[in-house]
Amino acid sequence: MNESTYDAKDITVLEGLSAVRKRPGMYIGSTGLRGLHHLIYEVVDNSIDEAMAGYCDNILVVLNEDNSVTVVDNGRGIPVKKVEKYDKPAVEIVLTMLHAGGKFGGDGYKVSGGLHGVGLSVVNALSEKLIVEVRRDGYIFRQEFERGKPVTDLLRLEKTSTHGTIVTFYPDREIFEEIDYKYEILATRMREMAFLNRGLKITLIDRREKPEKREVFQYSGGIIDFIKYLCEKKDVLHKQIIYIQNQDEDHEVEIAMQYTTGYNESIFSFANNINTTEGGTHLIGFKSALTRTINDYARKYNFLKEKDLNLLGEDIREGLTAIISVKLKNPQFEGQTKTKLGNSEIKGFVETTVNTKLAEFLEENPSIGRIIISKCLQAARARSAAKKARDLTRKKSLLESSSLPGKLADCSANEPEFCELFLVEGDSAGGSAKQARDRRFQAILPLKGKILNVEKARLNKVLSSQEIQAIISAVGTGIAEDFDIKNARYNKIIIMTDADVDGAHIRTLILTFFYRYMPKLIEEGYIYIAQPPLYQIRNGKEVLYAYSEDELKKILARIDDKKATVQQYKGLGEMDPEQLWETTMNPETRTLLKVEIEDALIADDIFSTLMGDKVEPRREFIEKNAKGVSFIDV
Ligand code: 0RA
Repeated sequence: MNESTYDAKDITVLEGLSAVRKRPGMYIGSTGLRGLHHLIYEVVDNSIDEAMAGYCDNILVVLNEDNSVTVVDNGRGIPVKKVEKYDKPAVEIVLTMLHAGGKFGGDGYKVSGGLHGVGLSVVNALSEKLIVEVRRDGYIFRQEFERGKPVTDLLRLEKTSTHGTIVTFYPDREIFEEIDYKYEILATRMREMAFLNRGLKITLIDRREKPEKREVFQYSGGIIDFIKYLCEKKDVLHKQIIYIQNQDEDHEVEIAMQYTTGYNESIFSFANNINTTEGGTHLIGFKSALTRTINDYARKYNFLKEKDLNLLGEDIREGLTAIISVKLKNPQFEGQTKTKLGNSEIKGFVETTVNTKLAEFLEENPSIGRIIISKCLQAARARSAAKKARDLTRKKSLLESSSLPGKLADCSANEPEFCELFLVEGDSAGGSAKQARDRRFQAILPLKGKILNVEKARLNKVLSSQEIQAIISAVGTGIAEDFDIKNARYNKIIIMTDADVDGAHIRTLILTFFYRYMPKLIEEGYIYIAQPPLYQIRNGKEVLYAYSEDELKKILARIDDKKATVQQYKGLGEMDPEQLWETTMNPETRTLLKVEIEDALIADDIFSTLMGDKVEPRREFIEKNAKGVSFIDV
C-alpha cells in the first residue's frame, strides 16, 4: 500500500470524526444528560435493527461501575471482512467513518431518522475509549479505539460458534458535562423498545449500585402489553384491548388501543421504534380513519339521533390511550426535532387498515362498540357546553377594558423576552414577593392554595376555575387549540411554592395544568421552578443559605457551628422581602430549575398516577419517589 494515499484516506476519516467532537450537539442533540443517554440509545438501536431484521432476540445493557457502558447482542455481529475500497475491516469502517453505520444492502427495516441512526462512529468519536468485540465467522474479533481513532488492529482471537456484538464505551469527560446515567430514564426507554418489538428480551443492569439493579423487559403481547402498562393506573371502560395489524412488503402497522374514563387523549406514535412526538402521516391516517369509522358505526346503529350530527375527532379521542407503531423501509423524518414521519404512502395504508379492521372489531364486539359511542357522545355534549362557557368568557374579556386578573401585580416592561411571571403560593407569600420583586420586569400572581386538578375535570370546569382563569389571562397565550406562543406576555413563568409537601402538591397541580393545556410552554422552555432555600445559617455577621440537607451539612462542617444558628424555613412567608429577593428572585443570585419533559410517555404516566382517579398507584408512587418529583428532568 502506498504510504501517502493511506495518509490521505486517513485524514478524511479523522476530519469526519473531528467534526463530531467539535460540534457534538449537531449529532447527539446535547452534551448534557440527553446526549449522554443518546450514546446508549445509539448503540442499542443498532442491536434493535438486528432484532427487526430477525437476527437477534437478546440484548443486554450494562451500566458498569467505572461509568462505562456495555451493550451485548446476539445478532449477526458487525461484519469483519476487509472492504477493498478502504483496505480495512468493515467493523473499523463502521466505527470510524461518519454515516458508515448503514447496513450494506441487508434486508429488514433500517432505522435512519433524525438523531437516530447517526451511527456507531459518533459514539466512538465521543468516547475516551471504545472496545468492540464481534463474534462471527467462527471467531471472536476485538478492536480498541480512543476518541474515535483505532489504537489496535482488529485482532482475531479464539474460536467460537456463537455470534453477536459487544460494545463497551467510556463517554468522553472532555465532552460531557457530567457522566451520571439516570436508570429510570434508560429503563423507560428499554421497556418501550421491548414493547415495540414483541418477544425481544432486553436486560438492563446497573452495576454502579450495590447490590446491582437488574430488570428484564420482554413482552409476548408487544404493544398490547404496552397499553396494559399505560392503563394500569387508569380506569378502563372495556377490558379487552383493541388490536389491529396489517403488513405488506414494505410496511407494517400495528395499533393497540383502549378507552378510559379520563378526559385526555394519550396517543403515542412510533415509526421504526422512534417515538414520533411531532406526529406525521401515520398519526394523521390513524386519526382520520378512527373518526370516520366511529361515526359510520354510530350512524349505522342509530346512536346519532340527528341525521347530520357528526362526532368530532376530539370527542372520539377523549379518554383514549393508543399506540400506533409502523415499520417501513425508508422512513423520512421531518420537523424541528426530526420526529415527524413524512412518508405519504403510510397515511393511506394506516387509514385503510383502521377503516377495515376497526369496523370489523366493532361488528364483532358490539358491547365494546356501545361503550365507546356512549363515551364519545358524553364528550360531544361536554364540548358544546364548554364552547358556550368559552364564548361567554371571550365576550366578557372583550367587554372588559383590561382582561388581566385583578390579583396580578404586573411588571412595567412590555417586552416578553425580559419579563417574568411568578406564580406564588398563597396571598401572604404573594405579598412578600410583591415587595421583593423588581417591578420593572417581574410580575406576581398569587394563587389561592390548591388550584383545580385538571386531570379530573373537563374543559368547561377547568375554564370556570378562577385561579386557572387568572393564570390563562396573565400568561396571555390562550389554551388548547386557541394557544399561540407568540402572545405569551412573559418568557419565563416561574412557579414559586413552599418547600414542603403542600408546596410540592401545588407545584404538581400547576404543572399538570401547563402540561395538559399549554404543553408548548414546557417544550419551549418557558416554565421554571423557583428554588427557595431550606435553611438560613447565621454565623456571626455572616448569613448563609442552604438549599438542601447536604448543603447544610457542608456549610456546618466548614464553619464553627457552635456559634452558628440555623433557621429552617417552613414557607416563603417566613422570609422577609430582602431575603426572598436575594435567595430566590434576584436573577444574579438565584437558581432556577427549567422544567423539561424527558419523555411524554413518562409524563403522561406520572400525571395520571399523581392526579388521576386511582388511589393505590398514587400512594405507591409517592412512597417510591418521596424525595422529589424525579420524573421531571429539571
Ligand atoms: C453492518 C452490517 C450488518 C450488521 C451490522 C452492521 C451490525 C451492527 C451492530 C451494532 C451493534 N450490534 C450490531 N449488529 C450488527 C449486516 C451483517 C450481515 O449481513 O451479515
